[in-house]
Amino acid sequence: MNNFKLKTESKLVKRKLSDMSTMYLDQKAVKEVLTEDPLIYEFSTIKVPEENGHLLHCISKIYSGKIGSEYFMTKGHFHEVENTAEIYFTLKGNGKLVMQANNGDSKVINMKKGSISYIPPYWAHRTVNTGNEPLIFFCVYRGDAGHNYGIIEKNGMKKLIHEKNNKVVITDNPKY
Ligand code: PAN
Ligand code: ZN
Repeated sequence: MNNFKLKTESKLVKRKLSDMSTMYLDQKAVKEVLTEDPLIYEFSTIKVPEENGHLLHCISKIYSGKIGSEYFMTKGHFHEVENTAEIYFTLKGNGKLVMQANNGDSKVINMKKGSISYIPPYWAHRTVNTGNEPLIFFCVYRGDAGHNYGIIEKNGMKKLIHEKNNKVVITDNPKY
């Protein structure tokens, strides 16, 4: 039944370091930077019913910066409806899309202006800004997908994205 009222109500979510302080490896650096508690990222979603058939979509903006040597990043999540795929279209900046399957496989993909990144069903995903300007991307996924942050909050992701000698490096998370 078509009972959707076309109106553009949006929701803006902001995440500061204090919202994700345990997710960075260098806890000494976290403690120091927490005194400023920088805004790490924000995303705005146009409100649509969170049900099958609708498409949720948003614009995410990750600011440029590091905590210790680790670049600013999103928390990362699986979807509650695990077989949900998602598409990211990068509008500005440079970064990495870190993905991890529930069997432990992992994959890191480059993001740059104009790139389209496909997140297959069952893969957790986190985005990392490796550049000097905000990383901005558009995302779209099924309306009833939901977000499951718990697993990533507890264990982190297997691959971490750092700066070393002015280069972007991918390292293994020692907590795994
Ligand atoms: C994105 C993310 C957004 C913020 O819209 O929700 O970039 O990342 P976190 O949700 O991990 O904080 C998405 O993947 N939605 O499903
Ligand atoms: Zn997602």
